[in-house]
Amino acid sequence: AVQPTRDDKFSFGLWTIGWQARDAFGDPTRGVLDPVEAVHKLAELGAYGITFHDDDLIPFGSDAQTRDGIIAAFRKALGETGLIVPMITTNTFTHPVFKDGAFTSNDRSVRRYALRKVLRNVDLAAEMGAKTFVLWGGREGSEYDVAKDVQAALDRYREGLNLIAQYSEDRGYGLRFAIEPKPNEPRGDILLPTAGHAIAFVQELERPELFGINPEVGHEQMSNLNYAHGIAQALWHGKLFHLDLNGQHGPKFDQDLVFGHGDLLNAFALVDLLEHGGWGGGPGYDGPRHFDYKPSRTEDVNGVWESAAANMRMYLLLKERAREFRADPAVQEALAASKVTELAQPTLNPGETYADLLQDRSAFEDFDADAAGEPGYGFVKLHQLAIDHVLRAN
Ligand code: GLT
Ligand code: MN
Ligand code: MN
Ligand code: MN
Repeated sequence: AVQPTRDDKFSFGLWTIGWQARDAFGDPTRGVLDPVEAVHKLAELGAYGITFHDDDLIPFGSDAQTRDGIIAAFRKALGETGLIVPMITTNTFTHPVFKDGAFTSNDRSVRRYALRKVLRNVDLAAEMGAKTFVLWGGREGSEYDVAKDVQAALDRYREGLNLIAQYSEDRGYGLRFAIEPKPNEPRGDILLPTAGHAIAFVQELERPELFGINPEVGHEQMSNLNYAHGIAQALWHGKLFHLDLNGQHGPKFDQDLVFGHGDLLNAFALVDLLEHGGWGGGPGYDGPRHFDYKPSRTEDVNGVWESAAANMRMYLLLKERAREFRADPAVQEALAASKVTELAQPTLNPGETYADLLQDRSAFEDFDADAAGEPGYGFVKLHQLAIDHVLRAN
């Protein structure tokens, strides 16, 4: 059961397994990974998809002939393995031209260049059959508050996103766009820092229905936020277009550990939510289970594939544990005792108005708040049952 299959919809960024482990303090510890080999290896391990930035596959500045050759070889590997490209993203952060951002650079000529680069990548996304286009604006931000007019930057962000959506629609590509929030790193402060900021922002776009978010576990946890809660809210808004699974130990630099190797219990709650939806019938998620992690710098090439497999293994183990958790009669009982399921019941009766509520003496005048404040909810017991399942202690 912990053997991944295509039906599990596991996908990996080419930049994850291909990361050469160059960091701010040290040189690469691994060689270059051939994208064709990446496709074959991921297929062998049981993934169904691979994702990439334009520049992961096609080195920045490649001429047209080189570009076509690389794309052809990559497509051949996809054909041979049956791997698909569910999502494509765009690199507007590595080259020095983007040091002050892409869509929101203070330099207008950089913004125009960024739009051209992204539009070209939108074509590539359509050509590859991708359904989702992720935008991580890692350089959209600042180190110095007085150096960025944030409101003007949001205007320019909106202008850029409206333009690419219009382009995709005019061409009939049918892409959906997903913004990936991150609070900081590489910029001191990044625009649209959390899932909540991004959801609010997309409502201001011309075609909000084409835009959602791509929240990453570590990025929300860097902001000290609860990822499973953020995902639940994104689902509630109908805005969970894609997601980046990985592991993180609280607010510090972006660790990009294997999924579940950070906050394991939150990962359990997350998998339970994605697989089953809310207890009260709220939606789950059936898109790609996409891993955006970095094989640690200490690992050699074997460690890269071990860690890739570990992501899928973690997901499937948690999925099994979640299934057993949901089916356990003791859990059902504890849920009822904790009134978890009662929350799905509307607070007013069908057709009841505030006038009716004001007439209901049992709701207020005769309500014994002291008595209602007395019994415990039993949440600790319920939580311990969850941990017992995670640890297979029952
Ligand atoms: C970059 C970032 C990731 C994003 C990628 C998508 S870019 O690798 O660190 O979190 O998901 O553009
Ligand atoms: Mn990510
Ligand atoms: Mn990250
Ligand atoms: Mn990252």
